[in-house]
Amino acid sequence: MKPIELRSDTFTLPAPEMRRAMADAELGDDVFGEDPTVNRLEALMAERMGKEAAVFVTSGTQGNLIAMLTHCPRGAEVIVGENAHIPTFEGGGSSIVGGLGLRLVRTDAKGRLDLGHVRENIRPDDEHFPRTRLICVENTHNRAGGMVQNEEDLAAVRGLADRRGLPVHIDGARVFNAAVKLAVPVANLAAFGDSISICLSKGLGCPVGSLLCGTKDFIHEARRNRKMLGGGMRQAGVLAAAGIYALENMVDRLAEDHENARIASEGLAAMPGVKLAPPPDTNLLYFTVDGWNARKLEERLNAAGVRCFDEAGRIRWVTHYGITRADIDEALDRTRKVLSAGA
Ligand code: TLP
Repeated sequence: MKPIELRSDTFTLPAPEMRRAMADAELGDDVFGEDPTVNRLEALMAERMGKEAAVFVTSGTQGNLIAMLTHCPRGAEVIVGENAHIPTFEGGGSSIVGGLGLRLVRTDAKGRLDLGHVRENIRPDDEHFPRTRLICVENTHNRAGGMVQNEEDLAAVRGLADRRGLPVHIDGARVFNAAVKLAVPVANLAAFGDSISICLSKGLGCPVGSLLCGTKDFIHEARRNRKMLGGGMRQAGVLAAAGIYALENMVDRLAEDHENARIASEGLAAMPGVKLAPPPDTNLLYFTVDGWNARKLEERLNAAGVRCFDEAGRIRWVTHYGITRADIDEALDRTRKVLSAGA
């Protein structure tokens, strides 16, 4: 039985043409700024995001950490949504490495920051308090189920940040999913951040890598932080070539992943006891089933060849380049059988 891999879009494997682009990449030493393929990827991503510059980093986690280190001095505080990836899944890097505090604020079902709560949590200029130095937004929002924030949502955060003189960082690990869903140029979304990190290694199907974009000065500083974190890679063009291929060939097809997630959600919602709210905006969905403990359901689904996991009591499915419409139908069939066999 062929396992259907729904744990994450990080499981995507490079397309044959992507591998060829990697094999053929022109290389140099990127720490010296001499890898032409990395330079090309950085220029291309900066242009797509409407930013002055970009730096190629090892992962989304590293991109976010470098952004925080570059925006903030030690001891500062970063405002971030309570369920965001940064405070949840990034190993506490901001406090361990940056000496930064994370000030968690409430978010709604789409992962949008509660702006009243943000306002309350921006520290006044008083010697008792740490200094607030950054606001982070996540788009699409992972734990909210791949939910998209549109230009109006982002403008509201930007407006508040501007009034309070604070920069905004966008964790745009899946920002291309947001742009495809909204049918807007990705730069329209990136425009609301002073910096944005974007993952190549998720829906875009690359094996490794992320980029951090911002002003020239910001990226110049970010390069120092990347080096300090051990992220200075040498002939990284072999990876960057995959990124160039992805930007040119893998963005529009994200719509297929969204469509597959929608079909999956409808199929699941029709099964007795399945709770799935709200329907997915993009390629990620979470569900629970009445009478089932998520850990047990995870075990049974995996045994039935539906690779997925229990994320905080909910089963998570992610659609991606490696998953076809037929795989979704098959995953739904297998799930139906698991559920009808009973807990
Ligand atoms: N998310 C991964 C896991 O860490 C949960 C996944 O499978 O979804 N920001 C967001 C919004 C992300 O979803 C992720 C990865 C990252 C940052 C970190 O990227 P990597 O894994 O490249 O460090």
